[in-house]
Amino acid sequence: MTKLAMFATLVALTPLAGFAETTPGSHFIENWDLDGNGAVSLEEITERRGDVFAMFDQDDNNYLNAKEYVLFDETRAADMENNAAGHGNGGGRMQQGLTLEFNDIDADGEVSKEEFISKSGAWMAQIDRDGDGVITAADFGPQGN
Ligand SMILES: [Ca+2]
Ligand SMILES: [Ca+2]
Ligand SMILES: [Ca+2]
Repeated sequence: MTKLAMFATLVALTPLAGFAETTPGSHFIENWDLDGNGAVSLEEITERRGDVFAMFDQDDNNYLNAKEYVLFDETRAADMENNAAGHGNGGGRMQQGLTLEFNDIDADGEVSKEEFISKSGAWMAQIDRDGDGVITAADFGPQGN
């Protein structure tokens, strides 16, 4: 095998490897940093959670019920799979903050828009590992750096 052919094989086996090695959490920041300044603020989280809620509230009644949550859960799972590297180890924390269990404050089995929005701060606090009030690449990746 020539060097060039070997290189081509390697590239084929690791599609988009160059992109996957981006900063930990980059996929999260890409999705949630609305003004593109590299840091996700609470305002951005709150606004985006409103968008996400509306996207999955298929009957527009301002409640996400268990049935609507199935699609939401599936979409997040697929997103996790496609972007495992970009999530860094923040993926779990991020996923948890979007679940029905996390957001159903009054435990009636549905998540109202108010419940979902009012959990923005608690969710952010979980992801904001260094506690500086914004979510940046520093909040992802290996612990203790
Ligand atoms: Ca921002
Ligand atoms: Ca509820
Ligand atoms: Ca932070």
